[in-house]
Amino acid sequence: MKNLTHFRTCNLCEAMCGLEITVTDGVVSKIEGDKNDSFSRGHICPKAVALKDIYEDPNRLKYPVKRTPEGWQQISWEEAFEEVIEKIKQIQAKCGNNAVAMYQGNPSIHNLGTTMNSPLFAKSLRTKNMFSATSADQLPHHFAAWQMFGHPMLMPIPDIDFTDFMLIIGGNPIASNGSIMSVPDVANRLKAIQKRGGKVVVVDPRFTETAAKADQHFFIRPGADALLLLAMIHIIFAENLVKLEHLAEFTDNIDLLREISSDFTPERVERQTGISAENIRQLTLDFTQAKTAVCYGRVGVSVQTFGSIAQWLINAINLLTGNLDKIGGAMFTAPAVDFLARAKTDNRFNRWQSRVRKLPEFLGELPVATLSEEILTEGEGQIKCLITSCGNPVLSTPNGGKLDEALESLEFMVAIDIYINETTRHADIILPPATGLEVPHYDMTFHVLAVRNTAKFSEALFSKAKGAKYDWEIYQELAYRMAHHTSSNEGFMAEPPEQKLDLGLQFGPYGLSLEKLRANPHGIDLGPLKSCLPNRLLTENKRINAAPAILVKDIERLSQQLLQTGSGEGFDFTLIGRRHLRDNNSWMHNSERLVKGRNRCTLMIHTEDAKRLNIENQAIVKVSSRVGSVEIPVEITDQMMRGVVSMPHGYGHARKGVKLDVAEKYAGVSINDLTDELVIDELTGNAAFNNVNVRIEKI
Ligand SMILES: Nc1nc2c(c(=O)[nH]1)N[C@H]1C(S)=C(S)[C@@H](COP(=O)(O)OP(=O)(O)OC[C@H]3O[C@@H](n4cnc5c(=O)[nH]c(N)nc54)[C@H](O)[C@@H]3O)O[C@H]1N2
Ligand SMILES: Nc1nc2c(c(=O)[nH]1)N[C@H]1C(S)=C(S)[C@@H](COP(=O)(O)OP(=O)(O)OC[C@H]3O[C@@H](n4cnc5c(=O)[nH]c(N)nc54)[C@H](O)[C@@H]3O)O[C@H]1N2
Ligand code: SF4
Ligand SMILES: [Mo]
Repeated sequence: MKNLTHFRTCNLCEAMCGLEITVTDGVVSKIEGDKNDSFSRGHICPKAVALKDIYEDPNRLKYPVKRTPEGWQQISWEEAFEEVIEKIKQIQAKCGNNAVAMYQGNPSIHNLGTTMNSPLFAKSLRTKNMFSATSADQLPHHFAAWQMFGHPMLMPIPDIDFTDFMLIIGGNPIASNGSIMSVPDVANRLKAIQKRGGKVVVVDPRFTETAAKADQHFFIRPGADALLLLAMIHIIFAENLVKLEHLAEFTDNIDLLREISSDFTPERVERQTGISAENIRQLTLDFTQAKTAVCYGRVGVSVQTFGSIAQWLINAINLLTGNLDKIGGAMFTAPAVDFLARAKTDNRFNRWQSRVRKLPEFLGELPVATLSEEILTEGEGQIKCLITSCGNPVLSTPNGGKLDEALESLEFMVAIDIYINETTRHADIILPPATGLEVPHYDMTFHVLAVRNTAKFSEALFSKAKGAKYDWEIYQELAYRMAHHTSSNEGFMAEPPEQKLDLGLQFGPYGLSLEKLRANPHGIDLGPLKSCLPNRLLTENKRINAAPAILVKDIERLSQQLLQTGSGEGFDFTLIGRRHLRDNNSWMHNSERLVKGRNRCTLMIHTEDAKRLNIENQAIVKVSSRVGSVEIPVEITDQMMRGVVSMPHGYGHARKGVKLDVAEKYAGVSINDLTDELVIDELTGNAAFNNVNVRIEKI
């Protein structure tokens, strides 16, 4: 028996846990937390073990396949590349560049080769129809960061290890392991806040796993966060609690914040938020009186109709209370590969609009909420060809059911993906890259968003299958063939990502190199987050804008919300999402060990609401919205706010043609067959998954 030990970073979520993997006679025999990892200190979650399942998964594609009337057929890379480029060029020649669209999904940024190379290919398409999971997720964070600090990636990160008060709004890090806050071992880090006499408070329409560990939890009506935050800001001004400290010298528009918050007294937002004025006042006082405090808002606050305002106001609260850029507050990272060091600020918003609904571009992309209608609506500029890369928009974007239908009508579709799933089953050709344990890894993105500065490089554990290709090989070759107007690859030489990574490390603030990282397989600790303003600011005038005009203007729309009552048309429940530790968006349900056991695809509903509807636990109900309906078992619980129901996203694998043997057994239904592509944050077009009204009927 030959045992081999390998250290690497788990790339499945944002937490970057260090793994110790034992390989016995060429087979993974054990995956444990690496106790010597500089960042994660031995923590892992159950998903890490599934890296073995992905590696061994018989459903995982390794070679290109083509959909034919007789079913999927394996084809050569040469044939695949040739056909893909020819079709793209043909369609662009006939219908214009914008007839080709691309959607990039979440694992794009969890894979080094893809992060560094998919942009090359995307650019080579010269299309305005670029989409990604960003507009179904964190777009408002980028928008607020760009407006206030000058760059979409200059997002403040909670200094969790040093704070005395952490206010978590619309995030459930105990289940998600943190997001825009890479934070392995978050349970112990939250406990440490309490141990040093601090407090953790959660604001969420559900009493979550994180709420259960917190000192206090407030139920909030979905989508009302912006109102809560404005009321908190109102109190901060009214009670003279503003204390800008070092930020005063380089911050503009504080008075404007005072002005816009003046109408939003806690009493006025009570009804809409569901939080009493007294509680809002107490929460604000607790926050301002803590030695250090941080307000952190995540996906629950992003994917709502006022997501951008909410993310701005979260930054504003940290700023007004002197907790921005301060130890124990919200801080900026100094990553070992620092692409922000040479970044410039420029206009990145509304340079063009979507054809049908005129939704604004941001960062070169259009909101994914409009993708299906851009495919279905005839006329000049209609999308005829779609390329998906690391994405499953049929399950992950609003009104995925409509997109599912739209994909059927495309002239040509390519998927760069490892599975035949709900989305990729529509592709004409699938190009699967090597992945997981077969690829080297460095977290380009998540080191930038981590609660501590560290750096780690992981070698591949296994070589890719014979004749398979790496992601960087695929994207580079596609880009090359696009640029050279040729369907052949003559003269093409793929360049592995390591060389660029090495340069990035050498030019970075610590003068590291790939060699140094290779010599430190547990990673290198570069210390806690440090104060760095105003130097780090990327606004043109090197100042913080506390109240950007475009966001201030959107407050008018918010004021209207104060006047609104009820949802009408019998859709009297609000539907929100939910994550579970053993899920990872839509794509890890093919691991038996992760999906077995109690059915997680349930509709959580409050006991009193269930009683009123005369529904028993586990009964199947019909849930309908404007766009569709699903049937799902209920889970009755006191952990939901009254009038709010919750179901996880990423399920719904029972569609014809899906080739995921395990996932199909635990199919569930898709929440995004209910979410509405017309319910968006109107300012940016970001999906507002958590503001969809539904009807629940006993069947
Ligand atoms: N209702 C509701 N909807 C949501 C959310 C919600 O909270 N509620 N959350 C939203 C959020 S935050 C996100 S990020 C999106 C995610 O949306 P998507 O990114 O569209 O969906 P994923 O489920 O992450 O799909 C990942 C795809 O990548 C493939 N894949 C996995 N690894 C690799 C690889 O190494 N290479 C390649 N090429 N492909 C790979 C998988 O097979 C799968 O097809 O969903 C959003 N949708
Ligand atoms: N296990 C696991 N981990 C994951 C993922 C996964 O699918 N599974 N996905 C990864 C991805 S892509 C992301 S983006 C992150 C997300 O990381 P988190 O943001 O921590 O994700 P969620 O668990 O969805 O937490 C969102 C919370 O917002 C609440 N919420 C819903 N609507 C509202 C609202 O209107 N207001 C407020 N205040 N709260 C609301 C929900 O009840 C939920 O508890 O997780 C990542 N990590
Ligand atoms: S928490 Fe995230 S990074 Fe850590 S082991 Fe689990 S999936 Fe991997
Ligand atoms: Mo996400």
